[in-house]
Amino acid sequence: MEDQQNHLALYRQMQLIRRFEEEAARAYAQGKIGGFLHLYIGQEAVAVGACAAMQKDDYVITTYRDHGQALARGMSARAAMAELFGKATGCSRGLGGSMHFFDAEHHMLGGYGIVGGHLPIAAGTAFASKYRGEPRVTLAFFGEGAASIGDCHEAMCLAALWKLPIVFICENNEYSMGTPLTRTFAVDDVTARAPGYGMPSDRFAAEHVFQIRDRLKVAIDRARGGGGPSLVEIRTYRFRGHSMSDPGKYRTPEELEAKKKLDPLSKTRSELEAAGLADALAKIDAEVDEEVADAVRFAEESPEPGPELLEQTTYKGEFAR
Ligand SMILES: Cc1ncc(C[n+]2csc(CCOP(=O)(O)OP(=O)(O)O)c2C)c(N)n1
Repeated sequence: MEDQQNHLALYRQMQLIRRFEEEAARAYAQGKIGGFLHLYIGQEAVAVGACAAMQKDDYVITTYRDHGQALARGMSARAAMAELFGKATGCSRGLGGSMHFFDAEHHMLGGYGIVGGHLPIAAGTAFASKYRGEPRVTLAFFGEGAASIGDCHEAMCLAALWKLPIVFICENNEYSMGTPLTRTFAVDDVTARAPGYGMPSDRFAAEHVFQIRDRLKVAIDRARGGGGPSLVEIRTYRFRGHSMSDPGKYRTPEELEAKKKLDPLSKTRSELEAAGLADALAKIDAEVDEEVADAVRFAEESPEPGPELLEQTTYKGEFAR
């Protein structure tokens, strides 16, 4: 039986990501956030389960759909929201925006807008850990739409060849913008490619945050123990459009409603209610609401980035510490 405090803690992280993004969507509609905004709503259990399976010094690298991983890794809601608002107090000093979150303190190395482009960087990060003899694992998240990008192939090929400590996590949320995997991939299984790289794999539907944590831990432990990389495909679903400008006409309302019934966050909530923890849940929900409201206030009141950031972010590299 899982420890109830741990169960509540993982619920809190998932609820924080969801509420953070609901408020981000509202602020975007109000014109307070510019550029792109890709929401992770529906997929929270993947980031939270993965971060629960990792150790403190492990690295996370992900796509433009990066708010969930950043918050699950420990970035403050303030630094995340301020980044969305383009403010100097944001995690990337307001210069990156939604797609370019970065948090060296929590080893969250981005936030990348080029589909698949971060995967060779992830392999390089894992190479560095191995070269330095550090027991760190890199978790590289990507969508199924990136699976056929050349960068993905190159990264997996070298990672397997050099037995790098990395776990490639494909979050298969069924659509690459509006394109289903069946229109870009001849087989309905991203992990079918793993044997070609000489890599072990795992594949499952995201049903529960504990399940995700425990399945990923197998691959993470293998990587840390010198067993090389793995490819894990997690079938999940995003409840919102690809980005804020996507009305989602490629899927039916019935499909969306059916998927919402399988929401791992709702499932965790129901379990905790059934365990008699309704009061604890209400307290967490109130705290999370306040944390997100505080983050919005903080972002609104923070200053815009000014020319003083130019030198340190362009020439000296101090920004990346
Ligand atoms: C190299 C490249 N090609 C195309 C795009 C435009 N683009 C942005 S997101 C996206 C879909 C990617 O889908 P997927 O990898 O499944 O991730 P998801 O958005 O579902 O999380 C595309 C084609 C891009 N950013 N980079």
